Amino acid sequence: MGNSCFSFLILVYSISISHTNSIIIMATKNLSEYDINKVPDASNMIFGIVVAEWNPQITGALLEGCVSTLEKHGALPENIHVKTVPGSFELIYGAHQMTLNDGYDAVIILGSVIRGETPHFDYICQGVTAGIARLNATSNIPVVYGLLTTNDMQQALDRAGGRLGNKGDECAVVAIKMAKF
Ligand code: DLZ
Repeated sequence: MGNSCFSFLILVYSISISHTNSIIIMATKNLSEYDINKVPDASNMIFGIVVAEWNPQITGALLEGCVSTLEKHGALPENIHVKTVPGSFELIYGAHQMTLNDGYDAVIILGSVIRGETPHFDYICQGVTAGIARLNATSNIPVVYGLLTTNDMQQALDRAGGRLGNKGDECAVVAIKMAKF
């Protein structure tokens, strides 16, 4: 094997090693861990949460984490307004309606899309992501993206209060920070 061929193989190997490492780092981040000192007081803030009914075991756990973390940082229960929508695709409409209401400091969407046998998963994920991104760019209040997009139920459970924390906790912290932006 020539020197240049050997160097090429070493390069490919290092890239795949660093690629693998970055995947491992992302996959093991605990969603419930954050620096409590960097979170502003939320006692004067009003939050809207839209939660999807699909995969209720997951979205119920996301909601529980989200509400308890908002309250932990001072938000009053009467200032946390929760609305449900049938599926994640309807989160865009629900969040849009909430952004039209002047009263909110931030809106949070919570949903769980689990890959099935058809490309439907991709269409829903892309649709919701684009819709929420657009809302963020055009409305006067921040919309926080709490959509779990996983290959299976176990990956969703891991991120809804399981071994990787709770995406709902993360969204609550992000909402408080963005409300203060
Ligand atoms: C149709 C559908 C499918 C297949 N999977 C999910 C899912 O995993 N998670 C979810 O929140 N919603 C799903 N839906 C429903 C769509 O989001 C939407 O409610 C319907 O397509 C009607 O617009």
